[in-house]
Amino acid sequence: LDALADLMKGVSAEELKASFFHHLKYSLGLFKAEVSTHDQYMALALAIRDRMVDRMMATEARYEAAGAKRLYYLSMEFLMGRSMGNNLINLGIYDQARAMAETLGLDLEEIRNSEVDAALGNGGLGRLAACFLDSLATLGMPGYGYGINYEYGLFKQEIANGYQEEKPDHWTEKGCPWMLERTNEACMIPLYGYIEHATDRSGEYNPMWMGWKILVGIPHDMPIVGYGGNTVNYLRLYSARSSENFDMRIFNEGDYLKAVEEKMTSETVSKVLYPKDSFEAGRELRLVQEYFFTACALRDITRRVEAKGLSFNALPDMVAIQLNDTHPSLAIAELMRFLVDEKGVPWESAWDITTRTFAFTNHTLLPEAMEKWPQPLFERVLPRHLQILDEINRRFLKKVALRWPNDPVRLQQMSLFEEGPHKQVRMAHLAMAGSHSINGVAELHTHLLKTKVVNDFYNMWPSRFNNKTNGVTQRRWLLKTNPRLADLITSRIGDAWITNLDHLRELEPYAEDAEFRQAFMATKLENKTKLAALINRRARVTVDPSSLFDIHAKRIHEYKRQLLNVMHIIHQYLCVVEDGEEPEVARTYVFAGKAAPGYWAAKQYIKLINNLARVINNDRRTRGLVKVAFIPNYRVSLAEKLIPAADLSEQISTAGMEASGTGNMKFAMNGALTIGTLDGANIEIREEVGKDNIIIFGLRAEQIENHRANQSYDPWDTYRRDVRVRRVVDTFNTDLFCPQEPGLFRWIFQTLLDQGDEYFHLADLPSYIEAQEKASRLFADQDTWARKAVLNVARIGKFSSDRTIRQYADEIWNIRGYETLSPG
Ligand code: DL6
Repeated sequence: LDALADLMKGVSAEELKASFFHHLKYSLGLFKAEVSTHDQYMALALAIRDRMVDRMMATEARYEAAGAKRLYYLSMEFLMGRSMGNNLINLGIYDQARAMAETLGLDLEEIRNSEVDAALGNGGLGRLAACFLDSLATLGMPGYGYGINYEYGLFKQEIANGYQEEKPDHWTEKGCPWMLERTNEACMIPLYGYIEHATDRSGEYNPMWMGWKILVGIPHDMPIVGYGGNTVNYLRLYSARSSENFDMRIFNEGDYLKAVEEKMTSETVSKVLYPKDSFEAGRELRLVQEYFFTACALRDITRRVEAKGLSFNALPDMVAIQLNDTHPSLAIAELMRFLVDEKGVPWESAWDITTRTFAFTNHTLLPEAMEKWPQPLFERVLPRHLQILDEINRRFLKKVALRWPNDPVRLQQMSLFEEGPHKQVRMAHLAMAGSHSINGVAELHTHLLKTKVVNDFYNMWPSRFNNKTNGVTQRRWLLKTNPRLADLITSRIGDAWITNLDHLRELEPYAEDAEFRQAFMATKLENKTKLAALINRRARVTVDPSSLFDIHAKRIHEYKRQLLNVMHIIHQYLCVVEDGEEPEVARTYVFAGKAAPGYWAAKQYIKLINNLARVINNDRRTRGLVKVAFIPNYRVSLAEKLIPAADLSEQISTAGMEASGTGNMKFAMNGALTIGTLDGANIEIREEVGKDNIIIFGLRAEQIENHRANQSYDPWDTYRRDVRVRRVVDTFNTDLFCPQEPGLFRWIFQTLLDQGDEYFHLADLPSYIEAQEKASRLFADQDTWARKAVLNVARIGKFSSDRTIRQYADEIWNIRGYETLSPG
């Protein structure tokens, strides 16, 4: 057994090979020489997982011995993407795996490509959580993700006749080799039922939550290996199962089919990720999901404290719990219920423990994304928690009244409940009341939270508010996705940047080194050539790798303004075909992104982009000058191919609406110049890379805010004043881009002009056109462009998620990294 265990740990190509064959035979039951690429992937993944498990145990022992305080990151979404490449790199065995594959006549890249993305998230919020896990493990910090093991991830996007179609993403259909199922750690979660109003022996009111239905949570652990391979944490995802006990009652009543139906209903809880990146009111299943996984997480966390025989007063010294937006904020009510109802802790102490344990991150400025639950629904699903919320609110409003006497309006504004014909529970208010720290994700975002969005709460608790500008992991977003550039960087400054991105500053002098610039641009061209082939395969568009690759990749949303980009392309098209004016450089416009299935306008944008592509790509007058491509099914693994190939990164949201953005950081890290508004983290990117190395345009957040406050924006003004704008907008009233479906895009003309242009497209279009012209001029001088691109990479160090995590660790969680000793 020992010999086998040693074999499973070994990291030479030979040992990997033995382990690979072992799994092909004993885990997958395959003995044929001919196995599919997916079988190869499964066997190699299991071989890699073996190498992580030992280290995971060693890590746990190290934390345990040190009595380490732990962080639990509660999130509805973890957008992990593929794991094999990163695990190999972080374990330091990528080359060995490639060598092993070669000796067997296999292609490691092909094997890696057969991994299905774990798309357990919608976009920025979920991907941030995934980057954080990588940084926590790399920094040797005891930090764990807790979430839901969705059977179906974010839908797959297909394009038919230019329209988005959604297909289910049954990502675990063929099994997920990374996960370890832990049935022995299953937990029981009650829901629904009613409250029995009773008194205890001393006559105190002692409500009893009765008649509940039980869900069982089964944890599945995905090991998360840090760079260097010495720390392996895990992401714990819960699947919902029905409880035997519960079903037995119905079985005993003799209704077998009803019992089975109930069982199936229970299991829908972890079935599917909600495909919206903003809140959708009133979906009972979503509320159940939120409670289910937070309650599972808390069972797990408190069980560990109890196992040590410690008092719950010690909880805030032993654990920190970060709420990734409001989705897990029921954890606050659940911890109170556990402490007060189950452990008999007095309310005041329980509240003190709770608020010292929780911290909350807000990720949105959109009012429609603020989660609110109809009170009757909440009460039906979680009757005891509603009582607890009432009590939290009663005590909270007493404090508000002390701080602002005789101010009923403020009480109303700050209450955990929104009054009115349809009473609602405000989750953000619960999250803020129950947390000792409240943070935004970029300087501007935090400023707007403090001064506008939740100004009352800021005035009440100014010291709770803080900023933690987002970051991304350079291990995935540079080292893995852009090996050519990574090698080039390492060849000049060494590899310290992999764990300390500030080292990239040492590249600055190379911006003045002609040979380096040339090598840098050569890597870009290689990446663009690869992407060109992909565009050809996926979008059936032939593009020239030497043209300027202008990439807009993110969720499709009105505030992210894909429409503004489209309007500029139309402008450029009309300049060629009507004015005979050739653009300064040839351009390839690439779009990628999913629209929420119920978001009509966003889905129309996808159709518009595809129609635009069809018209422009088939017009002989723009041949060799302009190409447009929409690449379907944007996801992490596609982002990894787009980002290294971008020259220009589109970050053009209406100022004051994008909380931070993280795509902006990934593109700049890969040497793209940003064309963007002063929104979210773009502002900080400008501070870092320097104003000469970024192209900024458009209204600022305070100008937009003033227009909104004074109702002083009239899109007709720009329409009348600017002939370029007029010509572009008028095309929506014609059938130029919809010859087969006349009138299809007339609604856009109306939204832009008659309905007030909520996202300020027309106001920003003139300055956007000028900014794009500037980009073309700069690109025409490849040497100048290369200097700026190199400086973007050299100065992007701040946007490593390692920096973000260090700040959370020092300023909020009070956790630290532990010596990363080699596992035994
Ligand atoms: O903080 C991560 C990411 C930001 O970079 C984006 O700007 C922001 O839009 C996104 N927020 C969401 C909203 N979800 N909710 N609630 O995904 O967070």
